[in-house]
Amino acid sequence: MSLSRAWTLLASLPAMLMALAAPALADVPQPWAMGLQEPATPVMERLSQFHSGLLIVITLISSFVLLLLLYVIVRFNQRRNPQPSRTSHNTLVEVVWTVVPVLILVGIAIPSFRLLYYADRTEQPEMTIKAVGHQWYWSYEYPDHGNFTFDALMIPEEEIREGQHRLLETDNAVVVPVDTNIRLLTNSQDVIHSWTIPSFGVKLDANPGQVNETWMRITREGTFYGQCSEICGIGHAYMPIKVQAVSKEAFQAWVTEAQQKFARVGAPAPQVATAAE
Ligand SMILES: [Cu+2]
Repeated sequence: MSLSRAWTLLASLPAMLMALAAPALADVPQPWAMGLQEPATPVMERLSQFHSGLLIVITLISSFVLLLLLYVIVRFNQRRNPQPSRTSHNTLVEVVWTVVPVLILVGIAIPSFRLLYYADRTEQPEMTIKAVGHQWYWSYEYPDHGNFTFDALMIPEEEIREGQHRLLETDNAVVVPVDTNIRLLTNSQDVIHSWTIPSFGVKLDANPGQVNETWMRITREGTFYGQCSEICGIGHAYMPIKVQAVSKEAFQAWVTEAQQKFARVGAPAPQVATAAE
């Protein structure tokens, strides 16, 4: 059995157990939730699997160390050994306790790096969206769909309606199509922010003066929530991210509407007459 097959098998075990115990899944934080949010992209599916696999490795190592400690406590305590042994070296044991952890780390590093490169960027992007961080809100640009832009500001607590999520709802949602390779670019107008959606496995810093890139391919329709994940100032907790993944047809309809509704990138600001004139 190859290393990756063994890994997949090992990794799927806790996920299966958790699926049995999990309550209704939603793409928003739940009270008393355990584990990661339900994956909605291939990247997050692999991240979840890797996380579950590591949990097994960690549990095995911790149990082994605990058993060793208990053995030492029982077998080598002072009462049982009034005359302590003067052993200070054992070449075989020393080689084993050096080589085995190295092998474990290499075994973890290989799938880890593979995943890191997989999450980095997509070979075949079908469209691009750009998220720009501001103190303290996000704005978005759709360069492939007429280059329109809009801001997404948090809905304040006093305006939250029934069924909406406090601190997570925005006035404009980022609408994207499902089953599409979306290239995501981030940038910032002021300080470092981070565009994050747990269900997508995306957490990408938005730096001033630099464009960062990642990708997502959303596998199901729904509303997904995230928050800025880089401490960026006093309003850090108040710049959530709301993504609506819709069918390709619904996305096209939204684009037509959005082109009318929103300004173009770089368009001059509307002229406002002042009272002095
Ligand atoms: Cu921020």
